[in-house]
Amino acid sequence: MSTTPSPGPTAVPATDAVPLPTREPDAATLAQADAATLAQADAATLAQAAERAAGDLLAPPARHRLADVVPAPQQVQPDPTGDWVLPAEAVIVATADPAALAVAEQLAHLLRPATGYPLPVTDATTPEPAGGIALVLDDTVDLGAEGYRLDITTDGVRVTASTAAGLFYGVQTLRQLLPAAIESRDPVTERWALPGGTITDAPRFPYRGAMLDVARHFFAVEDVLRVVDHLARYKLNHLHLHLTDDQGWRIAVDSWPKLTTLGGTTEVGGGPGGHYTKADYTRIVTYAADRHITVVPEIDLPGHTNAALVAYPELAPDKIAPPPYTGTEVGFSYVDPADERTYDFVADVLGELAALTPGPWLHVGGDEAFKVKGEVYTGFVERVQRIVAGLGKTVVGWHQLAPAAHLDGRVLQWWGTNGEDPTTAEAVRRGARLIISPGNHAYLDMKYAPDTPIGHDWAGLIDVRKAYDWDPGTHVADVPTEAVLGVEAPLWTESVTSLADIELLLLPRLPAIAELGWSPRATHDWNGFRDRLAGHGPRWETAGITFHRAPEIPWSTTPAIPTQRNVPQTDTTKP
Ligand code: TNX
Repeated sequence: MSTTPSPGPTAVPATDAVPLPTREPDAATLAQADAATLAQADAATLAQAAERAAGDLLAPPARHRLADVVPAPQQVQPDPTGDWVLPAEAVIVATADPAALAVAEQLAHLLRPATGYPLPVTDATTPEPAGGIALVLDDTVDLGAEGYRLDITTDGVRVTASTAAGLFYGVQTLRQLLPAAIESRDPVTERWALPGGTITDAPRFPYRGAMLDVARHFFAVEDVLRVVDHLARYKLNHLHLHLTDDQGWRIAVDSWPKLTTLGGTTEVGGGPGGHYTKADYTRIVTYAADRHITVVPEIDLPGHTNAALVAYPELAPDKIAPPPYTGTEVGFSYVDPADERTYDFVADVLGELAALTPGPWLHVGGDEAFKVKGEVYTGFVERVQRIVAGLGKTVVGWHQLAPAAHLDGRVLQWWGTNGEDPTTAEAVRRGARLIISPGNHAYLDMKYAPDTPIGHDWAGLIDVRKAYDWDPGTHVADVPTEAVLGVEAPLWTESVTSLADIELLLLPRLPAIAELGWSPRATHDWNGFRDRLAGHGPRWETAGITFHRAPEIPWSTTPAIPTQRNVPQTDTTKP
C-alpha cells in the first residue's frame, strides 16, 4: 500500500474545457504535403491519411476524462495533447510471457466485438505501442503485486506492471476509458478515443471481495461466471462462495455423497435446489483465476447445517434426521460437537474441498450457532481451525470465531452493525486479521429503499451513499488499519432467485465497495464517485446487465449506441 499522498481524481481539473488538441501531426503533415510528394505517394494511402487528419482536427477530445474510472486510481495525470484514437489496424503487443499474452488475448476479446477490428496479438521482448497497445511485464516496476501504470499518448497505449494481475487491472481501466459502446456485442460505428495522460495505480487493500450465497437459492455455473465478470470489472480479487446452509448443500463430496444427492435437492421456497459437481466447481475456480480472482469456499459450521443433517442424521445431536428446511430462519441446526464422527465429517469435507481449491483460504462459517455455546463452541472451532491448518490452508470465519484461540494467519470476517466490538478487537490483538463486511454498509441483500422489490432490511436500508460512505480502515474500534486485510460485500440470497435479482442488488453498490477496497482514502469523495459511477449505466445497459437506477446517481441519459441491444450473455469465450 502506498502512503504517498496523491492528487487523486478529485484533484484533477476537468479536461473538457481545454482547447482542441492537435492530434497525429504525421497525418496532418501528410495532408499538407506538396504536389511533388503527392505525385510519388500512393494516392489511396494519402486520401485515407488526409481524411483521418481532417477528421481528427475537427473531432472533439476523448469523451471520457482520464479520471473517470471506478475504483478511483491512485494518481491521474491527464495530458490533453495525448488523446489517441484506436485505429482499425492496431496491434496488441505483449511481453513474450504466457501470463502477459493471456491478458493481451483478454483485451483483444474485450475490444473486438464492438470495434469489429481484428486486433491481432503479438509478442516482443520489449513491446512498444507503435500506434497500437503494448502490455509490458517489467519486474523493475515498483507498484506491488497488483499495481500498474497506464500511459496514453499520441503513439498509442502502454500498460506496464510487474505482474499479469497488474496488467489485467490496467486493461480494466482502459476498458472504462473507451466510449460506453465498447460494451456492445456487435460492431458499432464509433470513434474509439482515449484521453491522453498517465495513470499510476495500486490497491489500498490486498483483499477485495464479494460473497454469493448459493445455498439459500442455487445458481447455475453460468450465473456465477457472470458474477465473476462483474467482480473483475471493478478490480475485486476474491469471490467467496457460501456453499452450504440449512436449505441446501451445494458442493459434491465423494466420501459423503448424500450431502448433495439428498442435501442438495432443496432451497428456500421449495424449489429444486441443485449442486456443483467437482468439475463445475473447478470450472468456476479456473474462470475466476483467469481473471485474477481467488475463490474462497465456505462450509458453514457448526450451525447452518440442516441440509447436512437431513443427509446424515448421525451428525445430528439426537441422531434423528430433521425435515428438510426451506424457510429463512437461522440458528436452529448444528452438527454434534460431542461426537467424533463429526470431526471425521469435517476433515473429509474440508480435505476434498482443499484439494479442489488452489487459493489459500478455507472459510468455516461459525456464525449464528446459537445452540452451541461457550467452551463447547470454542472447543469445536479450535479443532476445525487445526484441521484447516493441517490441510495447508488459512482459516477464515465469521467474527463469531473471535473468542476461540488464535491460530497463525487466521482471518475473521466482521459483519457487525456497530463498530464497537471489544471481542473482535481482542482477537486482533492476539493476531487475527479482519475482512470488513459491515451489515449496514456492505450487505448487498439489504434493500436500497423501502420499495426495493427484493432484499432484507434487518441491518437497515443501504442506498449507494450508505454503501460508499464509510472507511474499512477505521471502521472497527481499536483495530488498526494494518490488521485490515480488506473488504467484502456479501450477497445472501433468501429473496434472490435469478441472475437479474443478483445484478439488481449488486449494481451499483458493488462498485462502491470495490472503490473502498482499492482506492486511496485521499480520493474518497461522494460527489466525485457519484459522477464517475453515472457513466456506468450506459455500459451496463449496452452489455445487457440489470442494475438499480438509484435516484442518487445522475445517470447519463444518452444511450451508448442509438439502437440498444439487451442480450444478456456471459463473457465465457476463453481467450
Ligand atoms: C445473517 S451474516 C446471516 C445469514 C443470513 C443473513 C441475511 C451471517 C454471517 N449470517 O445467515 O443469510 O443474515 O441477511
